[in-house]
Amino acid sequence: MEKLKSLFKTKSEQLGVEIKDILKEHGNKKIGEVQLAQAYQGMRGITGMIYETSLLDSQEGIRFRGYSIPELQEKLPKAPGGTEPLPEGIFYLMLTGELPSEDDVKALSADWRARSKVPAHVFKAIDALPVSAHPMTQFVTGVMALQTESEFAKKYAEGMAKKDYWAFAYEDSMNLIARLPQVAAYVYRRKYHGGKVIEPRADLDWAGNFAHMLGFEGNKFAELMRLYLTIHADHEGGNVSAHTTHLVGSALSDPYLCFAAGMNGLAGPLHGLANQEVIKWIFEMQKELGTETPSGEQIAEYVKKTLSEGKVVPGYGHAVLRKTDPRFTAQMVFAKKHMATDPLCQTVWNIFETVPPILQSLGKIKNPWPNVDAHSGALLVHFGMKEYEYYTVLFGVSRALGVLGGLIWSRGLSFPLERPKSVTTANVKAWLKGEDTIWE
Ligand code: NMX
Ligand code: MLT
Repeated sequence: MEKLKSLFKTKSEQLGVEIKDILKEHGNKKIGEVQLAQAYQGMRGITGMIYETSLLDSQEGIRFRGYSIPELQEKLPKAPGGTEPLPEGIFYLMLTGELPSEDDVKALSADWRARSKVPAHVFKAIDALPVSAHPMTQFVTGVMALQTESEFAKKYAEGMAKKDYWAFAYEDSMNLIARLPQVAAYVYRRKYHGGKVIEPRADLDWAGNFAHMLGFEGNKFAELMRLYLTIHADHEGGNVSAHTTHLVGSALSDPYLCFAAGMNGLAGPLHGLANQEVIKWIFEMQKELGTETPSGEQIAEYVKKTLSEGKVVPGYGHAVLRKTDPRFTAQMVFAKKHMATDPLCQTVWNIFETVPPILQSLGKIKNPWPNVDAHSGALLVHFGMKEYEYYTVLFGVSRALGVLGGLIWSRGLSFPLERPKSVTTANVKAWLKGEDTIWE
């Protein structure tokens, strides 16, 4: 068994024993109370699941196994001559809780390369869609077509024992992660470059090879991809893509089915699609105002118009965070280092100064600060990737690392079918009158 797999086995067995002890002694301790409003309003603030790979603090932002993004940028292995972390490293960290060595990351790169062959029928399935189909539709179609390769589903059909679930969830997840860049790049080249596909290279890391297959050569774009694919990987368990993947996995659907489900959630405009919405909104603003670099006053007027039309300002606000997203900051730092005079990045920074006080003044928005999606598009446009409908696919390739890591953990810890209780408003009304009980 390869090192990562056997290390995960040891760690998950150890944690499984600890969890048994914790539950034996403390299983009936309360970790919160649920108010009626929370049941109606998106379950905000309800702690209801265990998810090992990362933890979100509303004030500080995300920590992956205890490490903040700047700490990861310092501590995770880099590509030769690079300064940004390799996404292989964050996957290793999420799966084991340990920082990988250079050799661990090299071994993982090599393992993914060895698993990366995509069967021909996957491309045919994508080709069956019109080129006009949204890139996320094409991407998810590719993932669903890959499901024919599921070892988990095959073994389950043959009668797999419960103790082996994790091992085949691991195999499927590793194979899927290895193949995603090629599927995602195929969608990009098919939709925007007349189907001129670029073959993978055997000498590149996972993100570097993805950049190459997309058709963007040069170390700066590869470095951006390494950073991008690292920081979008995970955002604890309750976000729509992670929670969907986790929920579907609890039915013992195989990792391909789970990931496709999660990606359908990521494709929503309040979640991952917000990255395309941000750039679309900025382009529309520039067009309407007739300038590439609108002033603070012009931006403020445009924001007020957006709000008056009953629309959200994309890239701002968050269900959990209450401060500027450190993923936004990491991208701003990258932009200031590599493209400080870029007019679109400067507009993003101008929006950053203008929008929060306006949202704050409305009095109802809990977080007026930018999230991860407020910056990513401007970086991509700088390198020539202007096709904003594609951006959520990049988010999806990265999110695979977190949600599939989480899924391996869920099977490793033998988590059961997830099935919370729901009630109807008729129940609620009867309960309020003292005529019925609920919450059971
Ligand atoms: N622009 C305008 N209104 C907003 C915004 C915003 N950016 N953010 C929140 N609101 C509104 C929200 O629609 C709600 O209005 P109402 O009471 O009329 O229904 C009110 O403010 C209270 O919402 P919150 O409790 O602050 O936010 P909630 O937790 O419900 O929603 C988001 C979180 C992220 C869905 C919300 O902030 C939003 O729609 N942001 C814009 C879309 C976006 O950037 N999404 C990406 C999130 C990150 N990601 O990648 O997933
Ligand atoms: C994410 O990265 O998943 C988003 O910030 C949304 C969330 O955490 O709810």
